[in-house]
Amino acid sequence: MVSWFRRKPSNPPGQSPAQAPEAEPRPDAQTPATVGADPHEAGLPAPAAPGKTGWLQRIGKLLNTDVAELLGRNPILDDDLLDEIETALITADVGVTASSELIEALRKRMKSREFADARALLKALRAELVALLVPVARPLAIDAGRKPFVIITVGVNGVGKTTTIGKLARRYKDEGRSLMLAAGDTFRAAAVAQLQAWGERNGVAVVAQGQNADAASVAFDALQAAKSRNVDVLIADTAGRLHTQGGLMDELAKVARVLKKLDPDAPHEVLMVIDGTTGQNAINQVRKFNEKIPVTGLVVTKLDGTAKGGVVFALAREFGIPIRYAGIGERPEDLRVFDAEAFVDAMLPETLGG
Ligand SMILES: Nc1nc2c(ncn2[C@@H]2O[C@H](COP(=O)(O)OP(=O)(O)OP(=O)(O)O)[C@@H](O)[C@H]2O)c(=O)[nH]1
Ligand SMILES: [Mg+2]
Repeated sequence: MVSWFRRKPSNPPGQSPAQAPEAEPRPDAQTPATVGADPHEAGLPAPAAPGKTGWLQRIGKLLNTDVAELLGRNPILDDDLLDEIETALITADVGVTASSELIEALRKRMKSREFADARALLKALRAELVALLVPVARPLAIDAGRKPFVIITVGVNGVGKTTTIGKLARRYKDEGRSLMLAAGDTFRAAAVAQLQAWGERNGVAVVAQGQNADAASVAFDALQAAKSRNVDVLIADTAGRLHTQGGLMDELAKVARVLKKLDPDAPHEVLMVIDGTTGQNAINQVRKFNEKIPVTGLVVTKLDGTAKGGVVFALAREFGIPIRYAGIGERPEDLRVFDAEAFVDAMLPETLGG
């Protein structure tokens, strides 16, 4: 069990963001627009403090199991050991299908006497987990020939879309790119203010029309402005929406259609943000969003302090959509390019790493 950076889950146990009652967007909210809000009022975390920034220090253990203890209970290679591992995988939200496929492959190899001992079997498991992620660990390459390179973030409520945009703004700025943000979440005044606060913090212009504006019109305006200013990257925020809300889901397709009037290839990246603590519901979310607006990349957030990040394996197996980044905290620097080996090593007990 890791003791660092444990935080309460953002949802009550057993309740995914998509099920949370307060997660419902409020298209009819009447709160007046707040412009230039204080970053703290807009719910932003305190400025970055120096500290643990590596994967290993921030990610909760996937196999929330003491391996020494597991090996103590099952020192020999037998079905009990495989049962224990399978339970650990399912508990970590790897998913029943992915877990049993992994276990059955190991069982075959065990029966053909490929492993000298239980530790060798666990090392083989590590290699299998890495192999599942390697095909999806494809970083987002910003094509400099497409100006601006248009990224749109989508996902259900509260998964970390706006925060991820703030982190990306910081990253791309550090890489020397010029960028602009579009406040396409027009349901809540606070959402516009939140993005503006991130923009101010990173010295990045934010195009906004305020609350209740048409999201597609904001995106259109922003792309026009980004083109005329010759900006490298435009990132558009969108309101969180449940994958079951038909009308709201259609709006995403409209945003994409409108962008194509100015650039037939836009958006160049549809980045779907997934809360890493969501569990298997994430599979359904991706399926439904992908039907409305083809998802080209995933960001899995909130991997800090959760022992449930196994959904990454289920997503990789089910869709093969590239996982671009991992969110491992609330600070601007808490975003990592997704790396299969680093992820598996961070999530497995040290005794298995390498
Ligand atoms: N621990 C942790 N918290 C995160 C991470 N990413 C985002 N959050 C927090 O999750 C909460 C929701 O983040 P937002 O960025 O507002 O999420 P959103 O998807 O834009 O939400 P809506 O616009 O309401 O749909 C905030 O409290 C963030 O600080 C992460 O990687 N780790
Ligand atoms: Mg948001």
